[in-house]
Amino acid sequence: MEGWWERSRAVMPGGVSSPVRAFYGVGGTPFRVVRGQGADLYAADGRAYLDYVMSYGPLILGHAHPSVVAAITHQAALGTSYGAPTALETEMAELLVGAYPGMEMVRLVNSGTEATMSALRVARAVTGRKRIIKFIGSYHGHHDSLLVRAGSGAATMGVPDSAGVPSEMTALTVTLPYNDREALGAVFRDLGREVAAVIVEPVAGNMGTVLPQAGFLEDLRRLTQAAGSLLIFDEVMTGFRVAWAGAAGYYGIQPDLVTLAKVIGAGMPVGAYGGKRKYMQLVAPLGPVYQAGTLSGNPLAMAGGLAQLKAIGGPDFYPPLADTVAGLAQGLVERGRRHGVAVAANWVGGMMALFFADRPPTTFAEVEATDRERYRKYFHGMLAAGIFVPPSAFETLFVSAAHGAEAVERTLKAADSVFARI
Ligand code: KE4
Repeated sequence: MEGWWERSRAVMPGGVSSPVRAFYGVGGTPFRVVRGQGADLYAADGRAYLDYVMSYGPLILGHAHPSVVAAITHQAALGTSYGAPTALETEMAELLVGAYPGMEMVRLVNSGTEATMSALRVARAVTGRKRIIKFIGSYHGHHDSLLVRAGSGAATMGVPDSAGVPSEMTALTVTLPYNDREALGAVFRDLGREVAAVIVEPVAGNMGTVLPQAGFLEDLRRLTQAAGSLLIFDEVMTGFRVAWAGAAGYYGIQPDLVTLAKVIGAGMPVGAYGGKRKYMQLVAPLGPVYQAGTLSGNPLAMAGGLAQLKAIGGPDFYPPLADTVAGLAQGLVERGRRHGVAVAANWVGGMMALFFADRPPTTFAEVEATDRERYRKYFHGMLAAGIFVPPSAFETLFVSAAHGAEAVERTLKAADSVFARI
């Protein structure tokens, strides 16, 4: 496909289907992918890249896992969508209900954005309240009421608030600094009775990876409970990424509603929102909260997602993955420091982030203060070495079961020479 980048930009905004893929955060021209296999991506120019973007989270078993490919191929021959119930959706729903703490009922949708948008609607219906709380630097998808001081692409683009979103749509959204227990307590003292829900990434993954500090999630649970507000865990990224039971299981905090996507779809368009039956029974057609989707519970997507979740199998999948990530994170920091480069990392389960800073950030402001120019040089140095790390300091690095010891060794070696140069 000659001149594909010019052709793409001629007919698609920025030449991409999602902003972060355009490399605006690091500069340069993206490579065009023709195939993925295991931990590797293959570009049209013949180059292969060791991939740590992994489609921003879904591919926890690696690209083109045989059982995922077989399941999707098999289902495709039976049809791609029916607009009628299938056993596949029921099986997926039962698996999610069985795995996720406190989930009694779930609705399948097509993306994380749809999941968070719908979960908020349920929370506002349940409480009869309008206000919602989110955290600065957290990203919950691109629907109006949550596209406020968001992370991920919005932060990379330096446009935390999006054009085209009327102020009326965001006037009901209160934003607080992540991990700021003081600010949280103060807002609940002032506005608690008006708050329909707090939506939080229990591990922030859209400002790079930032871990919840001691007491933060516990305060969220206690304060929402006391105020009659709902606690929504947005586990689109962390669900089946940090543990089989998600961050809820990992940190032992049970939300009222949870949103999932990415891993549960194995790279196919799948999202889900769920929680206690008393909340989810408000969802149409059972109750008054309308939400629908032509392709929700799509058989192809269900087949792929179920194949991946069954191949993961359960909790025992995670400790080895977490060990790989810990080794990579600590190895990168050690090599940076060896060359006098201030690097720090946060990691949990199968996700991590590297920051050019003296110590691991615990807030979005601290992430914003990291050395992004150095990150840019690191990105391009690694890319030149055939290693694709996230093209933004506000993204998380994803490791899969396909990333073996030799992949980590190769990564650390490449990073060593990159750190020596930058
Ligand atoms: P999607 O609508 O992109 O499926 O999900 C939105 C979303 C919701 N909640 C969390 C915690 C998320 O991380 C996301 C999407 N994550 C980004 C990665 N930072 C998607 C990458 C992209 O926008 O291309």
